[in-house]
Amino acid sequence: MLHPSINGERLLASIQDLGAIGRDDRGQLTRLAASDTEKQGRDRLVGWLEAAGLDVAIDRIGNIFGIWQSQENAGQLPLMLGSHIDTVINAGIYDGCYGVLAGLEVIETLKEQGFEPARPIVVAAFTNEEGVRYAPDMLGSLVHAGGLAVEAALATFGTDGTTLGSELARIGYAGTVEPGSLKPHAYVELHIEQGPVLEREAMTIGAVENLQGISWQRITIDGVANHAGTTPMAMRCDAGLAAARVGLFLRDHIARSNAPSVATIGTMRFEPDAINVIPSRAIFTVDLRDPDEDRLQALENALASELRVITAEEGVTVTVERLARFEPVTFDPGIVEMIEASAITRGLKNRRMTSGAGHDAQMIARIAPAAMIFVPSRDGISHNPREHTDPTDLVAGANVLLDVVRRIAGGR
Ligand code: HGY
Ligand code: MN
Ligand code: MN
Repeated sequence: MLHPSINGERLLASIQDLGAIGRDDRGQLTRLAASDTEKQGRDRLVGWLEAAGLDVAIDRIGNIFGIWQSQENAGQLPLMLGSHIDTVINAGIYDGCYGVLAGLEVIETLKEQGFEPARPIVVAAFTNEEGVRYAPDMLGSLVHAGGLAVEAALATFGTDGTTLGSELARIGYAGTVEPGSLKPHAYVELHIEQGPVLEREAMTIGAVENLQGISWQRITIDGVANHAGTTPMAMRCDAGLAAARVGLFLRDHIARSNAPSVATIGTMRFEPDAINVIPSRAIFTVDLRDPDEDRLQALENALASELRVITAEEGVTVTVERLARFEPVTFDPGIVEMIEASAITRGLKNRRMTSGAGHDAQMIARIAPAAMIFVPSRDGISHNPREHTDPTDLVAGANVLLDVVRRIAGGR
């Protein structure tokens, strides 16, 4: 029996279309939360939502919702789809955008098929999922889920000294809807895997059962600036060298632990940042992740005790600021089974898996049954302009989303 399918061409075209928005003169794609380039992306998305005949609501943290509801089903809690359209720096075009645009595509397909869902269906684009400009990441969905007061989120300072609230107002997306007022019956997020598993196993669909815990810290190490040529090694209080020790410690500690933990120092800067001056200060971030909460805590504790050793041995001082801390999340088994059943019915090779990346689904899982569908990432690459997923896999993932939406929304 032929299964209803989404309009693959329309979906692929919209992904390319949105992917062209926010490129600089070198062709690099960057749409940081609440930036001018993200505003262009938001405006394009809102135009598409309106053209699809959806009601558009913007909440106070700038989350965008496209709402498809009828008189008959308006009293029911909505089925929510979605993801994010903000990006990292020099990003690919699929991370987040694929889930938002596939959610819209599913709604458009259902409308064209004359489907009448028993409950409203909403597609969301959450603010600041990436957390590159404002920490923590998944900020818009965290506020939506009640995990952070909207006032605190709006007052968050970015890496550029702006506040999220002032920037949302400046780009015209400081909405009025109270965050969380659109409480979902369930939430399903379609996303690229951003890792190597599905491709390595020649699978098309990942039914995501859980998502690993995340710990973000900003560490400032203060030493003593001195002359690079005249200062003997034993007399240095070198903040740069102390920072380098942190990276080596994390890699060696995880290697010895045999755990699936990961550690990343993604940003680092020195002061005074001069070739012939021993750094007086190093400011850097540490991103730690593990699917197991106890192991993640143990890794955080191991880092804290190593920082004490480095402080003593290098004659520096260390201050730590916590930027984000999210425990591992388990998704709804019932929805995971629906994802698996759809893949099997469609003859798509599939497996259950853990998400290595953070996603809005981990926040919405706090207030409603939630799960995720993954499709393969070529070479496991993401957060990189080489990010790519084959068109057939993109369409297959959206068709699985279509099946799951029809089952959860109910109707005829
Ligand atoms: O950090 C993450 O995992 C996500 O891309 N925000
Ligand atoms: Mn994402
Ligand atoms: Mn991302």
